[in-house]
Parts: sequence; C-alpha cells; structure tokens
Amino acid sequence: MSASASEQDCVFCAITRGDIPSDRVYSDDQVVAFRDINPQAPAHLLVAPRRHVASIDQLRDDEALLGRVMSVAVRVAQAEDLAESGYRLATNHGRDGAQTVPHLHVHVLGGRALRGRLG
Ligand code: DGP
Repeated sequence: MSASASEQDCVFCAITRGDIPSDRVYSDDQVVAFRDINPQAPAHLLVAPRRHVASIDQLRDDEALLGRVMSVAVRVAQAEDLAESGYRLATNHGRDGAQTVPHLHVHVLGGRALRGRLG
C-alpha cells in the first residue's frame, strides 16, 4: 500500500519510521515515544502512534489504539520518575487546540510545577 500525501509529508511519520532522528525513549510495534525538540518542561516527551492519524479527533472509535497511546504515556512518565511529583498528559486537536503537527501525539510534561490553567 502506498503512503498518502499526508504521510509522505509528515514529520512524525518520518520520526516513527526512524527516517528523521529523535531522542527515542520507547518504541513498540504500534507506538513510539521521543523527547520534544522544544521542551516546555524539564521532562517533555511525545507519544505517537506509528500509524498516521491526524489527531485524537480521528481516533475516536479506535479505543484499542487510544488506550495503547495513553498507556505508553503513563509508562513513559513513570520511567522518567514523574509519578511521585506529578505530570500532565495533553493532546491538541486543530487550530484552536494549538496543534502544530498534524499527527496524533500525547505530550508528557513534568519535572516542574505546571501552572494550573491549560490555556
Ligand atoms: P502540538 O502543538 O501539540 O502539535 O505539538 C507539537 C510538538 O512537536 C511541539 O512541542 C514541538 C514538537 N516537534 C515538532 N517538530 C519536531 C521534531 O522534528 N522533533 C521532535 N522531537 N519534536 C518536534
């Protein structure tokens, strides 16, 4: 099956394939986790499915992959030793959600006291 135009142009598809280097902390057959290039906290990682999905809005009905991505996000947070002090998982959809990379990813943020407000 040939890749769609969006997959061919997608930076996170290239990262999950390994065509663009990243600081990878976890990978399995479905999901890859790597450090954000522009960290907003001492620990800032991204968890993305290998399959190209534009955002969580397109994954509504795929509970298995949704669960997998969230489960890996928790595993990554724990591996970064964030569980005791706390961490935030966040995912953005669309323009008003401040999504800049149109390939689903969950942010794992921690290592400092995050502000209580999200927007
Ligand atoms: P969002 O606004 O939710 O779409 O966040 C996209 C994040 O992706 C942003 O925090 C910066 C990060 N990012 C963008 N390009 C790259 C890249 O090439 N490598 C890595 N590691 N992170 C990237």
